[in-house]
Amino acid sequence: MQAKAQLEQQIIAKQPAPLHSSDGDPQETAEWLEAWDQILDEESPQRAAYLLTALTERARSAGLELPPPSFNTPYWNTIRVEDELPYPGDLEIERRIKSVIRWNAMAMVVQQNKKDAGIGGHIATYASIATLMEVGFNHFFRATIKDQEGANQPGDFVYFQGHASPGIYSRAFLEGRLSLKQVENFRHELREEPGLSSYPHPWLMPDFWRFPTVSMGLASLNAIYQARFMRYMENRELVAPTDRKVWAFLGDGEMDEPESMGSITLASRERLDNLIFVINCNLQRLDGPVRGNGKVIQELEAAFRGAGWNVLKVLWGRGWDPLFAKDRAGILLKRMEECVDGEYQSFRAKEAKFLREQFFGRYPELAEMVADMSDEEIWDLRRGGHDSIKVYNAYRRAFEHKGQPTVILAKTIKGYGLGPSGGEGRNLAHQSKKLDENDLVNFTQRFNLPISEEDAKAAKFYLPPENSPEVIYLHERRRELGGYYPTRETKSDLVETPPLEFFKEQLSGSDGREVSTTMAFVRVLTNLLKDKTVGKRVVPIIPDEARTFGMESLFRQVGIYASQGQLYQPHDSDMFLYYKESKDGQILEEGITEAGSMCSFTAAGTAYSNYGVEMIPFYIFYSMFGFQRIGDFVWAFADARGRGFLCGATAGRTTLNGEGLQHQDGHSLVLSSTAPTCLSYDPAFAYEIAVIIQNGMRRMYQEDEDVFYYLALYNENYAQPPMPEGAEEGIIKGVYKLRAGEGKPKAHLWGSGPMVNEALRAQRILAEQYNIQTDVWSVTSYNELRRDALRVERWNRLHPAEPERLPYIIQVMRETEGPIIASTDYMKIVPDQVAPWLNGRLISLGTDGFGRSDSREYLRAHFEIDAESIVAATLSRLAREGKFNVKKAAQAMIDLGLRTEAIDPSLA
Ligand SMILES: Cc1ncc(C[n+]2csc(CCOP(=O)(O)OP(=O)(O)O)c2C)c(N)n1
Ligand SMILES: [Mg+2]
Repeated sequence: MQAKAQLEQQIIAKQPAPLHSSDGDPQETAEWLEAWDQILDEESPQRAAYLLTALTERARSAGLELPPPSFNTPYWNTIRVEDELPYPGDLEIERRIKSVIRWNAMAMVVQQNKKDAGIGGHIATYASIATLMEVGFNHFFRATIKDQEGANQPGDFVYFQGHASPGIYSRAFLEGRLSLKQVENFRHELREEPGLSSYPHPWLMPDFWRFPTVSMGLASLNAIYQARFMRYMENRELVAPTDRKVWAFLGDGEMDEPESMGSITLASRERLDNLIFVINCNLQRLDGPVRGNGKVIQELEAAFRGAGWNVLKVLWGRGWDPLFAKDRAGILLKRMEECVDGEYQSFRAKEAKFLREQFFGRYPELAEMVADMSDEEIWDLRRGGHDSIKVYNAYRRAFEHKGQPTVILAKTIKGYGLGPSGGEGRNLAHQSKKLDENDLVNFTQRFNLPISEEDAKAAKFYLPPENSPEVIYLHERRRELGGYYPTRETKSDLVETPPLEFFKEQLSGSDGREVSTTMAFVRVLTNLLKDKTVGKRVVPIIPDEARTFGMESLFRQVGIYASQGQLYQPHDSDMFLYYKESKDGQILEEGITEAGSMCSFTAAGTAYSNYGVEMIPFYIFYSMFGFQRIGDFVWAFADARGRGFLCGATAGRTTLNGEGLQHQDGHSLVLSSTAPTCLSYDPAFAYEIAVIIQNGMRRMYQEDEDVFYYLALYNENYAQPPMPEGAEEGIIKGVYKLRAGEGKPKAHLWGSGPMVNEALRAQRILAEQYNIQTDVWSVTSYNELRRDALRVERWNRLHPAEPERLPYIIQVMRETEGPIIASTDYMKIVPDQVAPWLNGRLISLGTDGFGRSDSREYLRAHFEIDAESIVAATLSRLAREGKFNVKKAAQAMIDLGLRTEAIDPSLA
């Protein structure tokens, strides 16, 4: 009966558009409906639904055009009142705790802006999300989870809405985990006392924050891939399975970021029932309403439901329940359906009278429904996201739901409780940082806070006594859930990484066989995967270019991770290297999503903290589609103290040749240099790769350093020489001498990546045709050389009385003379990074400008980085220094084929 009653209510309320505008035979319609009602009553709702589906299918196969299925449910709570579970906590105490947290969160921002106008901060967002947070803190977010062996695993993962951070701090303050000084120094991190970072930044608060979230859109995608990675760790038996959850608290405005919704089908495809999104639908973003003319909640519901998610709407607080019960004719719902978000915002931005007149007053039946309610009672009709019972029930459902991820769409009010000056429900809410005295006092009254008027006006912090029921309750709840939250684990299970000899294949050269550095890298990876100690920790991540990089042998060797195993026989199963998918597969073959792959890299690169297991991710991608596409994710990765190897394959603006302007990368090394913890390398040879990877593994996984690596990997084949004796130090620090000339060098030729070969060719031309001896150097990292020099220079600057120290680049080059000609397949600014320490000796040749499709030979001539251009640059410079005949230099330009009058390639 209940199901039927519900359905009736829905039918009346929704009034779906009829197939034909008029009912030609009402009697027949009534008979059908009656027959169907009978089945619903006497058999089961399932049977009734089945018949409808069968009829629909029959109609479709008969070629009838039916209205498209709706992915929306009515504008009410998904969970019916009669299905609600009682609240497991003490609502009154929790309300008091929440009020204190609200107050201190607001006070934190208001105080800061009083003493330091312009320091910023947000009050309206936490005001809207407080109940959503508190129900989580009191009843859901677990700090540790015991696994089957009884060992503790870090608990649930919560991606907090970044700019709601004052509320999270405020709770930790009440818990006694943050000091008064700390909260007084919110957004003041550089004073004597420690302060609190503006937003969740593990880099700045490594014991506290786990996930950087404040850049809109990153939390959603990272949370999805985190939930998937959790399954990967479980399926590969690297951690025991638990019922731990990944919660992501997101803004409704934030959902407009393409990253927010871009991978929601992955979550449903992977059946990530460990993933819960909570979207704080306060209907506003920064400037104004998210969907003034529409309904963001309905839009999100349809999108998520269509993508296969379990959707729970929490729209109306319990005060509305009796009104719904009275609403036999469905007028209340009809009114709710017809209002757009802009109107909902106005109802709250004004006062009760307006709400009564404009919302309820639209229909006499509605006005009648609330006629005996006072303005105060009407004003107190809450939105679902402000009602702990409604929120608890949604969380509980989400927690228990199996087979699908859940999204909770919680309707709230931005700036809830802050009053007009705090911007409650108003367009300016987001920017509001101050409350006038009147609103401060009102705040304490509205939330029953025992704060004197004087203290209220000064926005003073308030803490209830240690032995108050609130504080006792607060601690007790957290004890029950395993400890305080958030916290971040800083310990990791460090591993013994392989010694350099492990890489002997790369160190001894290729015996004349022509291989690219990408191939050399794949061999390194293959061998690491076989290693007993580190092998299982390696996570190869690829966005659909494995074949481009010659990695297909790994498919068979370690398998592609597929949570369902392989449900088909691959067409190439008769081949040795077939496309093997398996439940414990090791490769994350992500398909064409660089952003998604970066999120997998993030989950793996922070697993040491989040799962207590050091994982060693190698994310190999098309270099052009790396940093410039997903740079913000890389920034967040660095903030999260991520470790791992980013490998930009098909590197170089001329080494990748036929692909042209959109593909040929000449600037990733510039972009990678901007991430403070990223070490950027541009290796030329297999042994350089081996030395860099060995060193990187040791630093990250054995010595616990929070750094990561960017390697440029090229696809040009050439013979790989054995490592010259003693080159390791220079490879790591950034430069070493590769081949000395026959006599005293007049100039020095620097090369990076495949340009080392051009430098070597130039060395021969200069010696044979111009009788000029030069030394050739391989520069593996201009960026590391620069960073070292900057550090030394700073030290010297700050210690003027101490003997001067020498940067590595000066130590290496000070005994040399003559110009230095650097050739790179990247922009000139890459070598230019070390110019300040070379007394004007450096001439950079690089690939500034748009790429072109052509062969390497033509491209390198075009960008003037080939051997001929290196020779020309050397002669030209020597001529200007009076060390080479000027006329001969001019003639050399012609002999070498330089296009002296052509347009500058940087402008072409
Ligand atoms: C990528 C990015 N763009 C812009 C911003 C600036 N910004 C911070 S909060 C905000 C509005 C957020 O609105 P919503 O997601 O609805 O959150 P609410 O505060 O309403 O809960 C904006 C635009 C940002 N943090 N990240
Ligand atoms: Mg919003």
